[in-house]
Parts: sequence; C-alpha cells; structure tokens
Amino acid sequence: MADLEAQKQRAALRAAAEVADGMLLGLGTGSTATYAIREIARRMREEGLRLTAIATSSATGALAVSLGIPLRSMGEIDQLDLVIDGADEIDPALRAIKGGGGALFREKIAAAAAVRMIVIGDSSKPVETLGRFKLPVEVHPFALRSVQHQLEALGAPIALRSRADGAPFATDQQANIFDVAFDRIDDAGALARMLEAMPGVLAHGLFIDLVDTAIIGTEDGVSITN
Ligand code: ABF
Repeated sequence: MADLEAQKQRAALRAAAEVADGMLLGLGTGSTATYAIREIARRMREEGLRLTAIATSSATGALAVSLGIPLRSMGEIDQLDLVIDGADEIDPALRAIKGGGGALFREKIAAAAAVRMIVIGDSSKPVETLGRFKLPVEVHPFALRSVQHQLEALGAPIALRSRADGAPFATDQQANIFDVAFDRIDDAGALARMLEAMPGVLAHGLFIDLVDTAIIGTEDGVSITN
C-alpha cells in the first residue's frame, strides 16, 4: 500500500519551496494543502520568509491564523502571485477535478487570480481521463431543485452532499453541493460551459486552463509537470 500521506508531504514541501519572500499567496484547502501551509509557516518562523495570504476556506483561514500567517481579504485583491492547492483528480493536460473538500467556489476564484497555480497531491490523483471522482457542483439554494432537474437530464447519477448528521452540507457561501457521478468526462470544456450556463450554479469542480504545475508525490520523491 503506497504511503499516500508521505507522498502528500513530499509534494507539499516541494511546493512550499516555491514561495518567495514578499509573495501574496492563495492558501488551498484539504489535507495536502494543510501540509504546505504548515511548511510555509515553518519557513516564516525559521527563515524569516515574509508574505501575506488569502485563504480558500474558513478551515484554511483558521489554520493560517493559528500559524501566524497574515491574512488579507480576497475581495480587495486583484492578483495573487501563487496559489498552492490540492485536487481530487488531475489529467495529463493539467485539467483537474476539485471540490471534494467543498471549497471549490473560493478555490477557483483564487486559481483564476493567480499568476501561477500549483496543484499538489499523492499518486492517487493523476488520471488519464477525469470523472471517476464525482464532480462537485455548488448551487445556490434558490436554484436547488431547478438545477437538480437540469443535472438529472444529463443522465448521470447525482447526490446532494450531506453532513454526517444527514443535513445538507453547506459551503462557506451557505450553498449546497451536488456530486455528479459521470464516471468519465471526455469533453471537460463542453461540460464546464454547460454547467456555467445553468442559472444558480455558483461553481463546478472542473478546473481547466487554471493549473500551471502539478507536483505529485511518488514512492521515492516527487513528479513535477508544467
Ligand atoms: C481541496 O482539497 C479540494 O479542491 C480537493 O477536493 C481537496 C483534495 O483534498 P486532499 O488534499 O485532502 O486529498 O483543494
């Protein structure tokens, strides 16, 4: 069994080494991004690295505050120098599915505002074709049933993401998520455009033309794709 946590850590450390003094960073969400954030905080403490950052989720924001990373509000920023974030799947063309952690809305805003976006992950993340991981679609509650109706017409099984207690999962935007089991997505661009045309869809998990570098932990090191 591959030691996926060690692979995540190796990828995270390698990505954190890309952070330069004075950068304005986008801090991702998830367990791999958490390793990177902790390494960035270590570099600040031990190397005197200076930076400011935005958080892509309330969870990441709380972690950054606990580590002493100065945060700014993304709403006042026009461009980020670098975003480091995880992913659920990534294909050879650096298209990704993200949102398993529920942070896709803010992650995509940050990724789109970044000069450079690095995805980090373990060896389970690279796939030949996207879609085995259920595609998250974040929907405003006002459009919940109308979007569900349109998603069901696409023919793939969908599920409303729920919390452990069975209540619908609420994102940082107080919206809900449908997870759509396409199994394989052969035309990610066409599907992205279709989802973006549905009124009430706040975000979907297809990240196309947003990832500049993938750093994937391997058995004995990292694999870097640009
Ligand atoms: C977040 O982290 C999400 O976009 C993605 O779904 C998740 C990956 O989680 P992990 O790094 O824990 O595998 O960025």
